[in-house]
Amino acid sequence: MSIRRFAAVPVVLALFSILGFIAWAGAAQESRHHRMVVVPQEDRFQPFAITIHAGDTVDWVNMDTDDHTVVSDDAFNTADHHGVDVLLPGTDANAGQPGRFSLQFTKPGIFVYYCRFHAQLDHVHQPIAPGPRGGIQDASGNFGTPMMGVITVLPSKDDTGGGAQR
Ligand SMILES: [Cu+2]
Repeated sequence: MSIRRFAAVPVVLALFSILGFIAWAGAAQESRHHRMVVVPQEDRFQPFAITIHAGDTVDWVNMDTDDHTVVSDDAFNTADHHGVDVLLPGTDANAGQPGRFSLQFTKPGIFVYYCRFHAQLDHVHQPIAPGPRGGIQDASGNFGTPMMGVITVLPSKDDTGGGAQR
């Protein structure tokens, strides 16, 4: 074995350990997913409904020029994060950058939310469109759709199901 080839052994070993670390870090990150909810250049959250697992994080990104909000509908919210009321700045108010907001969900349940600029709650706390001054207008001029979304948080994938077997 030449001296040059011998010297290469520790370099190769170091390279393998670095690659191993990258693979490990990638796997660790994969167990905690990020899911994105986008406000396109319209008054709505896309997708309307998503299903995640406890431990996952939802990232809201406002691609619209206008401001929007993420407000928890606590009459239906069983996934913690009660009282959320966050402004998602539009690109006009944020130097051209999308407004962002993230929440990690650790408790299984449901998280119903709405934008208080483009929806309001009725007497049974259901989001309704605020009429011609906001909400989503369809092709026939109907403002029947409130700006809202639903996140369903399932138990963690790491959770083996609990319940001692005897
Ligand atoms: Cu809005």
